[in-house]
Amino acid sequence: MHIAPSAWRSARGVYLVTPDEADSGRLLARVQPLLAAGASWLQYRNKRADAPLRLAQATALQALCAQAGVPLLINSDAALAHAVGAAGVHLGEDDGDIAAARTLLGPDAIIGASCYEQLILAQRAVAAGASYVAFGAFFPSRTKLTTRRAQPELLRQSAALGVPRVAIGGLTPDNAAPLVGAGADLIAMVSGVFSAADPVAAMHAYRGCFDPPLQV
Ligand code: TZP
Repeated sequence: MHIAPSAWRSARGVYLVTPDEADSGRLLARVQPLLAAGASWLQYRNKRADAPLRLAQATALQALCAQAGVPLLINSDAALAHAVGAAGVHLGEDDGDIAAARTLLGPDAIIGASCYEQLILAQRAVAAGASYVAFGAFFPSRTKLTTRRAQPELLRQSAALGVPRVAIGGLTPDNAAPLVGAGADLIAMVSGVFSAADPVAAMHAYRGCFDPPLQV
């Protein structure tokens, strides 16, 4: 799905990241109402699936996202993003080269880079052609064991980079609001929504972190 750069450059809101879900039907059933509830972007992340399952799940999510008008990004795998026609890819430090992903996916693809707790990584990522930078973990995460702890100051310091800034890691509606205040354009989470008793209500609570309010 092609997303105009003018749209993703000004992106704000909830960047939902999928949990490791082996049951594809259940994955789609869990994601669908959350797209309708106002996820700005969806990232397909499944660290336990093998390649055929990841292809099947990414293909199905791409169809769902295209219908909902929500950009789909693929975690760690530019070739999979290319294969399913996703809007882009999210690359961690061991996931390969930003420039190579840009060549594969084209000038308008959304290419995100994990920058952990370091401004210098964000500066390098943008210089290499990243579309957005992600910092984290800001708080201990139930989903991923993290040792590097990002500070809110990083969000202020990275404003001058001129790309959307994503905050991730242990976010709750309460602790995410100050990160939005510090400059996070997108707040990303797995368990805060997917493990919530009422995931749609959780989505609304995260959306409430933004002021002025997000457009529907
Ligand atoms: N990168 C840093 S923390 C994290 C990732 C992928 C996991 C986020 O999940 P949760 O459940 O929102 O902490």
